[in-house]
Amino acid sequence: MKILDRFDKQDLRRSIDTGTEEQRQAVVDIIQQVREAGDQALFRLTEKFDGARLSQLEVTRQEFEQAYREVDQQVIDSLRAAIENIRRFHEHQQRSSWMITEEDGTVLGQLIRPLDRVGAYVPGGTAAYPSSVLMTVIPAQVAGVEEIVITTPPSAEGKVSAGVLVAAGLLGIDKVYKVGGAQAIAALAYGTETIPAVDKIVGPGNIYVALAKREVFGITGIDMLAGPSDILVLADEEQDPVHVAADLLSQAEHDPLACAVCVTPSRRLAEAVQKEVIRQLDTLPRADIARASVEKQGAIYLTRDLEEAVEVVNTIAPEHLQVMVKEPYALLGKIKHAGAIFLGAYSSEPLGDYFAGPNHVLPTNGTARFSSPLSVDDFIKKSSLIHYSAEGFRRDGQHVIRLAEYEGLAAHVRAIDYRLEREEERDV
Ligand code: HSO
Ligand code: ZN
Repeated sequence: MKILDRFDKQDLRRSIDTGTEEQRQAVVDIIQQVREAGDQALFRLTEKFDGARLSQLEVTRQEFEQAYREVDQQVIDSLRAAIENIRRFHEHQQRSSWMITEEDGTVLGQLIRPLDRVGAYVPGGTAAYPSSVLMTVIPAQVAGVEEIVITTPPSAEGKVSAGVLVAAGLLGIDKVYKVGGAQAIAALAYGTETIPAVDKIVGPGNIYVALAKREVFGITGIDMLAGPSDILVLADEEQDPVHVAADLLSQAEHDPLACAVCVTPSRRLAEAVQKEVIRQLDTLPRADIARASVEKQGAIYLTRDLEEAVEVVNTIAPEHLQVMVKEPYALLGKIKHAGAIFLGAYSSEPLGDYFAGPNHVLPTNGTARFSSPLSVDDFIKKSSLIHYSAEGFRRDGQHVIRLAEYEGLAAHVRAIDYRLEREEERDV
């Protein structure tokens, strides 16, 4: 992990991986196949990409029961406790409909309604995380979404992760489909004989999933185009380099493309963290992934002071930001862009991944500049409410006529004018 004491702040921004033209073409082709052949295409593509010959796409009751037998009871207890925290946190995000009544009796307002049907994508392989089931499903449930389905790629044996099934089961989700990749996104967007078309697709995935989400956006809603995970640890001299290094590696182990960065005004800490990262790397089971991440994307930026460190934070707009300084609240006011902010020496990032309550589906790749963590807001929509009184209509009618005339829209003018005339008749 390199230490950089000279860097151009503008160069810190990560470029977003939008895939190659071949990848995009492959995704378009897959979507076309699913639209044309439905389930049959899903069976074919699942055999091709996952190596699984399935006889049925939907996970059965027996498979759920088997999953409960496979997962340790203590893990189930911890999942239950996490569910509780995540639900409680997201309940604070609930919004209410509102109405205001003007003096003349006109009523204006906003109606909040949940989406009807949502699909959560859960990655497979070593990234089959039960925690991601909780993070995508719970906010939808809190929003009041009635129908939630999950798609997740099967192993070559045609099985899906037991932990994922248990997490789904604990949340009362029984519709889990064994399909992944771009074909899963296509199925959720357009529907097949077995898989229902949903109103919004949420959840992280690889580049093919991201490209497919981009492709179907507009047919259905999507949450965001998530890229590899990233973390920025802002630390002062007092921090324990063992902890800083461990936190950096916690994100590096996700993906060789993950990005772990430390920013500090202390050369002593920078050098200690650099040494510690190397020492800890050797003992990690996923050392290959973490090493690739740290060597390619990782860096320790040495800044003049904490002020400049915050500038680096705002330029990078990290997915996860740890503020490990003596007085984190003193810096908070200056922090503008970060997906999730962890304050102080104890707020290690994995607490947020699993348990604290806030969502771990976060804007990656600097998109925290303009977007937010997955939340209840992603699962509701708003309708505007307009109820004019006669008095309000008389007051506003002329304004509308004038503006509609200016836009050359005669039918608009008439819709108002005919009513105003009727009102005048009534007056005489
Ligand atoms: N840090 C990942 C989420 C995760 N970590 C799941 C462990 N499991 C992206 O925020
Ligand atoms: Zn993580």
